[in-house]
Amino acid sequence: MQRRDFVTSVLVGGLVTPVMGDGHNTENDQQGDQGEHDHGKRNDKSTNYTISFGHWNPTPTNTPTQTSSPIDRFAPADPNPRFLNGHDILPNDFRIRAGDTVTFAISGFHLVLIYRGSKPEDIDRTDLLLSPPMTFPPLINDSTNRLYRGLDPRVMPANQDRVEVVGFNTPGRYLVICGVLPHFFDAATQEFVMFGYINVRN
Ligand SMILES: [Cu+2]
Repeated sequence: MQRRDFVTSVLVGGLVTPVMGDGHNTENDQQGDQGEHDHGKRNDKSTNYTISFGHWNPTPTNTPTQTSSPIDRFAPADPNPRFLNGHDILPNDFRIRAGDTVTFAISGFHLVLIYRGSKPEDIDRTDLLLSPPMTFPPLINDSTNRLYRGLDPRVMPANQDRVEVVGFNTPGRYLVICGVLPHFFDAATQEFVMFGYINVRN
């Protein structure tokens, strides 16, 4: 297509984006990867994913063995009824691309920890942050291979729900766990529970 024709078609198409130079991207160029001379700005394709990190269960199927219960957080005795909270990371194994971001939508008393190069059994469950008895459960304090540690849930007892958005800029397999020890590791069954993986590729 001749350049003159191209400019005409752009104008007819109603676009107001200036067409400049020889088609190389400029800082105002909004054509992104549709341009013939696109130089592969990966960030143009980056996107965001949401992971639910704990969730409220009005009709819980997990422990303790309640079969149904409404949740009223508006004016309740306890705005964060922990026995009605699901300890799941969902989705718990999925792929994204380098440059993408993940929104951790956190509901309830949880702590986001992200590791690269560790498996659940590698996490030190003896190095713990302890609170006075009968207040908060122990929190995992292992910094080896840890790339991200979220906000301390102990400092926001009134409203534990929050969002933390994390960018993943390097390919790899990332382990995401809840740093609340009894959520991460079930002492009764000796199984790892609240963890997942994010696989980042180019
Ligand atoms: Cu948790």
